[in-house]
Amino acid sequence: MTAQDSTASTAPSIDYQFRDDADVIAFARQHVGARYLAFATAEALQVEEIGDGNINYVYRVCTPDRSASVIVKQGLPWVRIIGESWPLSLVRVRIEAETLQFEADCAPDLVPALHHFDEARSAIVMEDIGDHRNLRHAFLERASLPQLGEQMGRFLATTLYRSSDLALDAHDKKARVARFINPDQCKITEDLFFIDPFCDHERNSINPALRADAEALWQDAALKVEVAELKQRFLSAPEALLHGDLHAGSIFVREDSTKVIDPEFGFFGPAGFDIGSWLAALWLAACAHTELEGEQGDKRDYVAQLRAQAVASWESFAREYREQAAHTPDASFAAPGVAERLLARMLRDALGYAGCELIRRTVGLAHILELESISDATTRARAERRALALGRELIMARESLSDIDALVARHLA
Ligand code: SR1
Ligand code: MG
Repeated sequence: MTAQDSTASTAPSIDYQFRDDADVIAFARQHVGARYLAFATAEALQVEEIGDGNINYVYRVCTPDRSASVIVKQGLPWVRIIGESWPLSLVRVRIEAETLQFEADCAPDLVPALHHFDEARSAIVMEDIGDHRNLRHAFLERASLPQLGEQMGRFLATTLYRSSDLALDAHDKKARVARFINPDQCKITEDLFFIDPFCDHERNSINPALRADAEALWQDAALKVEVAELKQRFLSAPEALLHGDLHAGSIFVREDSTKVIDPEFGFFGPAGFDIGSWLAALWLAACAHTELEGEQGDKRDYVAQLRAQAVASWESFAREYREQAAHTPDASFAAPGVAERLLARMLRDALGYAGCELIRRTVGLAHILELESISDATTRARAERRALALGRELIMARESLSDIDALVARHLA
């Protein structure tokens, strides 16, 4: 059973956990404030559990006519889909609330509004973005999303710049680094990104038709050295406040709008990690579309669209980052050439982390809907093999790549 498709829960209840629907409704009613008049006046509200993630419980509370609604999210001290055997600190819920607020200050149109964080109940009330759909489903339907790359580039540039040493006062930056120490969430990534996929770990979930490729990966000594270097930077480079889990499941879209959710993995780490996670989301979907059902021409067009989104994302990121960095108050960072040097470093890191994400979503614990939707194992293995090969090359060649899109295109042809 993979993390993405599992539903069984062995978790017992805990005293602050919502007892029943009425409890969730009362909590929402109490904390939406004056924003939703209908919540104060409606006699009966409705609630549905809508969470399909691996870790928390998510509810939609709405009026009977659905004219007003909010989302309530609650964390328990363990991973929802596993239970008590995988404990998880509740610090993540405060960090999610504070990261979401920071992101809203940077890019209010690109995240849901935070209405309330309740530490005692480890719960958050936020805006319902139900008029958007999850990006994984949009990808599967080959949706055209003309603004996605530009919007994600802007989200990345503004959050990563405004939490960096270029933007923050020295004392403020260090206080923030301390406030966003998030060890349990980071440990998940340290293990699932950098260890499990590169050995025969019991948590891995491997398509039997891909077994030989996974075994070759476990013998790849040169690759493991590069992955260790990326892990070391993940652990020891508090450059910016990261979202920390920027896969397609953390993004909701309409044709004209993008919303990033779920920053519970937030911490100060290397900026390239978020950029790389996002690029990998596009490239993973592209790998899946080489083998998903459909007309060859339609599939080729969509793969080309996804590649173009990756290019647009980086161009939007770099343009916005340069504009913001031009106003840094720090004399060292204001020197000519510094922003370009930092951008080059972020790109190299991003390629390495994208490579890790491509690999871990293929042979690790947590798989993705786009690849899992290819029902025939042999066919799926062909798409997964592309993800492994692209991931490996991105990691190995990240220091010297010049035409990244050409490399990606070669793997998807
Ligand atoms: C047990 S958690 C597995 C994965 O789900 C989260 O969304 C993160 O991506 C994590 O790696
Ligand atoms: Mg999540």
